[in-house]
Amino acid sequence: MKLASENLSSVTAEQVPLVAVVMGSDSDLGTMKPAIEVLEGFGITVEVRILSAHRTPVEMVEFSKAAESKGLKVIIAGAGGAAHLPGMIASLTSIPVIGVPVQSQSLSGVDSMLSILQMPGGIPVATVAIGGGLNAGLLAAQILSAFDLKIRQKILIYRKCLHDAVIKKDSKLIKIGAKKYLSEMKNLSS
Ligand code: RP5
Repeated sequence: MKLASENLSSVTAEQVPLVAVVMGSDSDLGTMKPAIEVLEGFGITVEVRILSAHRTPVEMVEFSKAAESKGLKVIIAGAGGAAHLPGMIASLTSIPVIGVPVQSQSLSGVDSMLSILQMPGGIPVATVAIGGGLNAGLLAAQILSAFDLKIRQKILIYRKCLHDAVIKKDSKLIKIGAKKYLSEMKNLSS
């Protein structure tokens, strides 16, 4: 869903990255893109990195250890398969980590989800749905909004847009009926 940019233009963009969106491979970028876009839509500067827990472990450790002193407040980490990246990063920093299970080819992302979700007690990773980049971005913004009224204001606008879109669809459905609504939906997708 697009943000109503005219409603958001009054809010100054924060230049220092407050959120990092990291992923295990460039093949995860499509899944993470909605997180980057929604955060940037809220005017939040995002640091985006490819950091693999098994291919570039040293760089992952360096990034995680430096994250807090750089000013990062939330880290979103996406990975697929034996997805240890979010848990490893969470073990190296006290910044909240949101894990995004990337849909894998062999097990449709259930492997990624369980790897990220089933963190043993002590080192939490907040886990969104398989492929849930958008919700990860929104959750990161909501965490920041606890301390930033401008971001909170944008989240409320975003939610109002969601609400109004459904009200509009419901009115149309009542007006034209399910059969015509469905055929119009099919025409739009073809
Ligand atoms: C993980 O392995 C990545 O997070 C990615 O989801 C998966 C496959 O990586 P590629 O083989 O596409 O680089 O590390």
